[in-house]
Formats: sequence, C-alpha cells, structure tokens
Amino acid sequence: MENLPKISNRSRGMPVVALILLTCIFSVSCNHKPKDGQGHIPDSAATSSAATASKTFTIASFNSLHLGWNNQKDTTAYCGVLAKYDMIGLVEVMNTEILDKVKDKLHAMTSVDWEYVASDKKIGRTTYKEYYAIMYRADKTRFIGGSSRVWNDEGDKFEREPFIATFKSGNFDYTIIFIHTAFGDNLSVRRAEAAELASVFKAVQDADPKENDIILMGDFNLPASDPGWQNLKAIATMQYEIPDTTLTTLNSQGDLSSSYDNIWFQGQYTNWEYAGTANADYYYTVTFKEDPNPGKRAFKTVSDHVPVFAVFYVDKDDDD
Ligand SMILES: [Ca+2]
Ligand SMILES: [Ca+2]
Ligand SMILES: [Ca+2]
Repeated sequence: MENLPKISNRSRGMPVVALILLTCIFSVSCNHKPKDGQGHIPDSAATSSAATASKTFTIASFNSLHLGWNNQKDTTAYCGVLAKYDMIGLVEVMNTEILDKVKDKLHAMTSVDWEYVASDKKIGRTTYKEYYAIMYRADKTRFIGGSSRVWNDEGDKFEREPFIATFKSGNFDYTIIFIHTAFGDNLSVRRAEAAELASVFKAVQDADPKENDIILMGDFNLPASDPGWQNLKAIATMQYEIPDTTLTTLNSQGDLSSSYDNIWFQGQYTNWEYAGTANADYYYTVTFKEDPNPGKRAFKTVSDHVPVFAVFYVDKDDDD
C-alpha cells in the first residue's frame, strides 16, 4: 500500500481513462495471485545436469499445518512438495511417527535416503505444543552430531523457543536457527519475540568463532517490513530473502494473505555461498492445476502456508 501515493503522484494530470486503467493494473498486481508456476522450482531445474545440481543446495522452511493430526492431509501432495528440496524445516509437527512415515515416503518418491533431526520434545508454553523437525537428503547433507538443541529460554521469552542445529552440505557448513513464533492476537506479542530473536542470533553467532553461516528461518507471523525486526536488522549485513510483497499464507478461500515465512542471514558471511535465488513456492498452481481453486485445495489438504526456500552453493570453500 506504500506505493499508492507514488502512483497517484505520477498519474497527476493523466486522463481519467488512463487513471482507471492504471488503477486496474495496480489492483491486479496487488492481488498477489501467483502466475502459473511462479515460485515453483521447475522440474527441469531440479533435475537438470547433475553437475549443476551437485553445486547447489536448496534449503526450505514450511509450516506444515498440524502434520500428524487426522486432518485430511494429502500426504502424496505434501511429500511431493518436500521432495523438491534438499532440506526442509517443518513446524507444526504433531508427533514423530508421522516424521518416519514422511521420511519413508520421500525415500520411495526420490530413491534416495532422507533423515531428520527433530526437537527431543514437543515445544510450547500452553497445552498446545509441537515438534520442530528438519528433514534432509542424507546423500547431500551430514548433521553434525550433538549440535541440535532447543534455545535455553531464560525468562520465558518465547512461546516456542527456537531449535538450533548444525549441518554440512558439500563444503558448506552452517547452523540453522528454526522457529515458529507466537501467533497471538496481540501484535506486541509477535514483535517482542521478533526483537528477542536478535539476541538469539547474536548468541549463536558469537558461540562459535569458526562458524558464521547462521541461517534463521521459520514462520515468524510477521512480514519482513514489520517494525518488530528493528533489532535483528541492526545486526551487521543482516538480510532477509522474502520481501513482504511475497505472500506465504493461504486463507480458507484459497487466496494468498500474509507474508509470514522467511529466511535471514548475514550477507558478509553467507552471501559467498548464497546462490542469489529465494522465493515462496506456489506449488499448488502446478500440483492442483486441474482443480478449479488450487489454492483452496492446498489450504484444505496440504497447509495454510507455502514453503519458502533459498539456494546455496556447496562447492565453494566455506569461508565462514
Ligand atoms: Ca560455514
Ligand atoms: Ca560465529
Ligand atoms: Ca560463509
């Protein structure tokens, strides 16, 4: 909406017809309906020359809407989304049995082994709790044993304290901070957690002088432009990959609604490995293209979020 005044300034003195036309174009572009395949990694790219594929590694984050509950999830479509990535962090995981089932299904779909690292218990301040899990292709990534932990949340700052784990993919080693922040009706609750994430990021960054590729990702329940990110953005060369114009949630009508999911890291350390590609994955425009309302079908049978992803080179010497 910030752009509206700029457009009306530019259109000053234009004929009314031109103004109406401009307004129409603008409202279409504001609809955030993905074009067919937008944000989707084309199969041709995913399976292109083995040489290219082995040089890059795609990390995604996906709120999986109560994965493991009896909620009419289309597990084939769901696993089809996961199978496109080399690593995908999952929030809203309701039990670990479902993770084993998903892992086996991914193996059947891709003919490669998958593994996951999950929090050792369900996390949450109230009776509602969930696991964090990071699912990854075992042929491309090694989990650094003993590196996973749940943030020691002194003072109970987080409804669900972040999950932290270190991996190595090719030459690229990195630590992921993964979170599903509080939703809450009160915006101040979400902003307080966003502000606190800056402290978590700094602590994890400072804990290991030899590892500086710290990737913060998850469902933040806030767009990247929100004032709540002031502290995190104050960290040197901090960048986010999903701008708030890229919407990542679906409403019950199947329309995109909010930009809540993101991937953050410090450019000074990680731009060396970052391949420059990140987006939300509007997979349903392909997976459910025969459906009259693919977004609604995705909302009902997969999740009310879409994955967000970023691509990294793994063939460079890791510079930290
Ligand atoms: Ca590194
Ligand atoms: Ca460090
Ligand atoms: Ca680096």
